Amino acid sequence: MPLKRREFLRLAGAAALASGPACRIPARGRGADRRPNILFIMADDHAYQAISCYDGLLNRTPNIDRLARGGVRFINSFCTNSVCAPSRAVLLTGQYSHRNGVIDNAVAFDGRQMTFPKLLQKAGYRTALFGKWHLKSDPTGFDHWSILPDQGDYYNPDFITMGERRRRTGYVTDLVTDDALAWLKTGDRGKPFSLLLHHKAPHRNWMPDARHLGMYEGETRPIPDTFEDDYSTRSAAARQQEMRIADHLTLGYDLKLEPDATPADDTPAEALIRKEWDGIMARLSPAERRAFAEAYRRDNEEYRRAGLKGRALAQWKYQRYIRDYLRCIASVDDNVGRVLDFLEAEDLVRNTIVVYTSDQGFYLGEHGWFDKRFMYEESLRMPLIVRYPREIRPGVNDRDMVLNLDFAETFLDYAGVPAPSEMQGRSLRRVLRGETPADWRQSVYYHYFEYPAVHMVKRHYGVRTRRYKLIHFYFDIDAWELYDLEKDPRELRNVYGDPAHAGIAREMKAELERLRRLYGDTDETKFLPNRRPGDPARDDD
Ligand code: SGN
Ligand code: CA
Repeated sequence: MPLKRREFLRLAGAAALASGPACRIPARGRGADRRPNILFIMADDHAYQAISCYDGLLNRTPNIDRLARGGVRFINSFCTNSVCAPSRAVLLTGQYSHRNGVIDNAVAFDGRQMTFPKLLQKAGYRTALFGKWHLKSDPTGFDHWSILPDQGDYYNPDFITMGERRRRTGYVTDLVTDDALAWLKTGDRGKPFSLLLHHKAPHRNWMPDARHLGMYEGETRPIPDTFEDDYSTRSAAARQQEMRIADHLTLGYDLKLEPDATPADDTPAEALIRKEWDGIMARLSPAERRAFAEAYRRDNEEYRRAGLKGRALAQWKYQRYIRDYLRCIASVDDNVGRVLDFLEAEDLVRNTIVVYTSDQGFYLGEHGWFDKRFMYEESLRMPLIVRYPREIRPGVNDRDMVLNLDFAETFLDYAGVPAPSEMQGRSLRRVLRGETPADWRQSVYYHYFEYPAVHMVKRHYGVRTRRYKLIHFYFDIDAWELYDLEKDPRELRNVYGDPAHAGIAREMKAELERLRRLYGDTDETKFLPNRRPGDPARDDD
């Protein structure tokens, strides 16, 4: 016969007491739990160039800026592998890609591994995850989770909630925030929480919500100085990528060009636009479709009349791209505001660590590109803002070199949970307090694996110090690049092979080797595919 609830509670309480002090009694049993809440907000592909407290040129992000005013803004925050699933696996495990196994977006995360949410859950935290996940296997270590399948959709997206898939009405950034706030309102308030709020936006294909469709209408954004980079001093890797705004953004899917009204006489190019357009409209209601098409119509007509070519066409594509990207961010920023308001209303500000970051950086036209992957600055950097009034002073800009590898150990440190020895980062707690340890890292190690694959960025690894960056591209190329970030912050002059830089090249190579040994990533052949792009077909194909 099932026990009555009160009876069960009485027995459970007695068992907890009987097991003595060695057993972890949830802290709330001992009075107020002072351990901080953790609210980790991560956008997908949000470049620091599009956050106004980092760089005011492109847009305004009043709510993210408001968070920064209350805490620490990191200037030198980097990822270890600039692509989505790998960045997320590093966040969870505190281990480099070659150790946690998620070297690229194709690999499934092995959820049996040790992660910080699991350890916090075990230590009595309430844990939850909402939004983009992208790790293929089901989440582990969360009391509750509701994720987007794979990349997710902007409009009326499907969610998988604790294993159940369901389509919902609404815009993804709002829905993910709704879920997170609803979860915060329920449950045991006596326990601290750890909440991962992972937005899909502003990931490709940048579909703004109805509220922001008309934003920046008739305005242009500044074009980066390096938009027409000819890659002349670099290795072939920079020339052979497929992420140029001019060449690789598609007209219907990315640039929202509506097909003309007469499918019967479609040229192949027009048929492709139609197919892409129908694809991106698939989840919108008829009213949403009308509003969406209407928002671009006048501009689209002008585009069709103008017959742009060459530089003018590339610039038109940039303007289209950047406006949609920024519109998606406007909705992310509004929703960050909702979360901050909620914390204020619920008196949770002082005891909650709030993080805002992105899974990596992104190119907003620099070097002519969109997307990420390269170890160059725009995609290596992650925006990172941390607020925790109980321990961190407001309005601080920090220049220490920090990594997404450090998040797991940071959260465990705040929760008073020892970090497992296999974690490879370092707690940021003292850095955040303004007491950076004297032996803090002076160089960071990076390794990107996803090739051959979408965007065709070649495999590479490298080291960045405060002043220099050394990169080795390998696999179907063997090429080195060296940049002096002080003299050449935009990385336009590769000085590898220049006799004047031979000494520094040697030093950087030695540092790279030291880091590869330190992190246990010395075998370049370990994760290589069997074949190189362009290899002749074989019998077993
Ligand atoms: C999709 C995008 C790519 C993007 C990857 C990875 N193409 O494949 O542009 O680089 O995701 O992004 S799309 O046509 O499907 O939009 S990541 O953030 O998940 O790593
Ligand atoms: Ca991403």
